[in-house]
Amino acid sequence: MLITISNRLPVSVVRREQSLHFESSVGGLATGLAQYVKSEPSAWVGWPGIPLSRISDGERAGIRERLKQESCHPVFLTGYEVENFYYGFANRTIWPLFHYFPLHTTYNKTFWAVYEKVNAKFADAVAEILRPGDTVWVHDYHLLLLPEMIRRRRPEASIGFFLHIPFPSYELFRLLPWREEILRGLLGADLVGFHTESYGRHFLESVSAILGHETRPGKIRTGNRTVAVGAFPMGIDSKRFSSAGSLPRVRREVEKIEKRSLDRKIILSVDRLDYTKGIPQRIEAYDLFLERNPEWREKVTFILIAVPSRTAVPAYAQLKKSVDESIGRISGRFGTIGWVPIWYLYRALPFETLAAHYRAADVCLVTPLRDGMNLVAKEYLACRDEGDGVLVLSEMAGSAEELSGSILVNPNNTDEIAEAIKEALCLSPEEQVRRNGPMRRRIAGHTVVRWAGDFLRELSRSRKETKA
Ligand code: GDG
Repeated sequence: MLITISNRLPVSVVRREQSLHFESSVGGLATGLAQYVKSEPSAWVGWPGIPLSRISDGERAGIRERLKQESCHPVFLTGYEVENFYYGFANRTIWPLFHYFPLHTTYNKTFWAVYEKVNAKFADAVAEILRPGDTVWVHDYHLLLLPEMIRRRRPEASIGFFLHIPFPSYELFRLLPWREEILRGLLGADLVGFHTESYGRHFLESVSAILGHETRPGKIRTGNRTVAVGAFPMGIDSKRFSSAGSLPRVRREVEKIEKRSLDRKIILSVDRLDYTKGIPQRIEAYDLFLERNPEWREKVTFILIAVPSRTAVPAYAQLKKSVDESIGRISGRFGTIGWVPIWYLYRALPFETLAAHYRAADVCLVTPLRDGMNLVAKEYLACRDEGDGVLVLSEMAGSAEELSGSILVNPNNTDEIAEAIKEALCLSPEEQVRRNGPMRRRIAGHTVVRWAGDFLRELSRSRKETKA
């Protein structure tokens, strides 16, 4: 059996008025694993998204039963745990530090204590269902201690771990007061996977410098075990995006967008509203572009989709305010009666509407200051029927390694982004198709299903090697 463990289950429980509702999310991870779920039994362990204080004991049992039908095993968390584990250690310590924002990083002992406690809760939940011969796959920065906690409970288990965010360079990682515990936590796995080779190298360097373990490329020796380390760049469900154009709802939405933009060129960006995504710098670059290229005013519309995220964390609330203000400034400065320079959508859109925006956009601006991978860049390229469209992509996104045919920019260099916007708008359709061809083939060949398969095969291979 494959046991997947992530902070959130693919099914969320929400309370609307008096009753509980179960909402499924079709995230990349769930899609990637779907193939294995079909061919062998599987289970998923995670938080169902509702704090314990919002459900009664009876409801808790009901949720457990109902989720079991979908092979999901809930780990219930109190409001206090959500506050300190999720909003605290995961999103105010690990997330900023691993994205090279040491000044946003909070080092708080309570956050850490609760993070350890919640990881132990997850380990207990896994131990309850884990049987000999099962494979465990732990995901992401919320559960860095889990591999070793499971190993302690089940020394023979086959355990893989995948980190969806960057692993920072040693100089950043060493700032963490709990750096040794985190590394030991990860070394409980048989295979630790990252999006890129360089994140893997950073990890090896930290393990060697902090724990003094013997390392060689792709391998760490710890006690009597060997831990494998590898790069597994995550892909997307490319068919879902490339075939979106055949959905009548998507076609209707594209027409609507084109009609409203009066056939102006469309620049698009899509991200969670997160300070790692470089949104203020991107807006500033657009402002510079309009200032320096008056001939483009009224001829282009920038659609900025920002999905609300972690609004309870202060840095996110501040970011929201500054983004609102800078969009207001640009509209005041350049807007006319018939033209709004930026359309700002602060909400999540249904898949069909998102796909329609990808299809309608002439240029997609993906300029994170740091990003583990960035799937939006891949989704945009996959969505374009004719193979046209221009991707402007940050060098600091993991996906830049695979998408070298895009216009690559330093996300802190607003002059360079402003230039790139102009270059993108002027690129001939033939040149667009020529640049995108190899990237589109790569995206179609390296899907999320292949990613999951590659990781799980490597996990089973490294287990056999260790045992031999
Ligand atoms: C983390 C890492 C890594 C966005 N807006 C809407 C919407 N989305 C979907 C996109 C895409 C996903 O959300 C965002 O994925 P990203 O990869 O761009 O970024 P993170 O959320 O930060 O993800 C990242 C990823 O994990 C996977 O390992 O690539 O580096 O930070 O799939 O399509 N979906 C819908 N409406 C929206 O408005 N339906």
